[in-house]
Amino acid sequence: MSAPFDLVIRGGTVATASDVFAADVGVRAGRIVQIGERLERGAQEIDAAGRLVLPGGIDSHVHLSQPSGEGIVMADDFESGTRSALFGGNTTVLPFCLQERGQSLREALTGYHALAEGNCYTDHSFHLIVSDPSPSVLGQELPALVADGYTSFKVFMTYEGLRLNDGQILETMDVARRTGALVMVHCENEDAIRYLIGRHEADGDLAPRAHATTRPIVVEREATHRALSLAEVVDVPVVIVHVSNGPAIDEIRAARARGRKVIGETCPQYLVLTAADLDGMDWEGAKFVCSPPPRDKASQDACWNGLETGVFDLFSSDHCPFRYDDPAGKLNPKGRTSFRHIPNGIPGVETRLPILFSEGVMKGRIDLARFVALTATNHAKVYGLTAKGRIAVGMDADIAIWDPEARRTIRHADLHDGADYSPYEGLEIRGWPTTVVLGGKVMVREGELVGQKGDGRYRARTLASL
Ligand code: DUC
Ligand code: ZN
Ligand code: ZN
Repeated sequence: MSAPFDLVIRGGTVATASDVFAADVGVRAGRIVQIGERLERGAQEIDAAGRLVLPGGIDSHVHLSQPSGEGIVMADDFESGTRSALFGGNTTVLPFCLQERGQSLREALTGYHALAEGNCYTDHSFHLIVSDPSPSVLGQELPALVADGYTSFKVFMTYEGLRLNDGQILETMDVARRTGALVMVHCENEDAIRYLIGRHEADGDLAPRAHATTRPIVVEREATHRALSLAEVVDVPVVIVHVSNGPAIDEIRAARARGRKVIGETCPQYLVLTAADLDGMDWEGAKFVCSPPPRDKASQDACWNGLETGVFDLFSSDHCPFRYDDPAGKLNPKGRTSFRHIPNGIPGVETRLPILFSEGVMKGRIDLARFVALTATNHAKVYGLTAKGRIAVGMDADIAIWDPEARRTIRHADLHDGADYSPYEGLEIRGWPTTVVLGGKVMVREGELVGQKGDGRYRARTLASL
């Protein structure tokens, strides 16, 4: 007689966004079909005694194979990026599809799908970066793409070539109002940054540290206030991504107090790095150049407080990897001469969950249910991944089994991405995902890769269930 389950994860401690309890999890045809005590036999069994059984992480903010300027190459494609994500306990990632100016969004998407198809170790879906909100993009393409399951788009208030002016942001938000899609905003004031860059250049202040001092907190706070105000004018919910500091958090709190629907996201770099990391000898500070930049201890505390008190719904990596010692990476010929030419972004898709688990759960700052909400369940709700993010009957069997007592020191040599360093090198971690299941298939078993590239599939999304 065939076993009643394809897979049983037996004897573990299951956590959801609301509860933590002892149970077996039974899987059939890629879905969770039963949760209970003493389940019958599975064709495959995983002994989870002493382990935590959590929904696979959903990292809703990663960049893979994204064009990043002349001569610069991102360190991860879909194969290496999703492999790294998988080893970090993730089963779904949401990378960005970048529309270059003059390009149609459909054309851009075709390219990203071609890169992802057959190469992914995790499930995936795409946010759209709107850099050219032409009448045809706003009037036809975007609404059609939302209907096709691309239900979120990001707009930038900084970067030449990407930034939208306030009128364009309003028009893009209006598409969200009409379609029910979500707008994510990168909040930094480009003109203020340019002014500060001019002053730094006049002073010959070109080292990586200047990346942080040309993008101070006020630049992010002002843009956050403006993004929230524009969303209020249009009357749409908005996602404020990669929030780094207390004054920006205060803007989110104030908007919510006015009755606005605001989703806040923060990332590991704002919890465990500071601007002092950009001071490294021999241009090593380039390893920490990302936007917004890491700040100071008070900002770290504010971000922790935001995680503890519900300001943040999402904890994402903003994995945006470039190699350090590489002419196509941080130390490109121009990047060696000025902070302005150091590509912006740091790797982190594999270390996101262990850092929050270790620094948050194991140090008593957040409980396990909140960890699950911040790293999986809320991402699924906000971005319309209806079959994911929860351990519940009927959901995709996307599960990460954690050893809460594992002790590791982060070493890039042990990670699986395409970069040549980790910004978190040397950080001591308690707790690590050891076995990862995607759609009922064991992909990583006790730290060994057993799944194949191509096992991860594209997932169309619904509108947010906010
Ligand atoms: N914004 C991101 O979201 N990621 C990397 C670079 C940036 O500016
Ligand atoms: Zn951004
Ligand atoms: Zn990003």
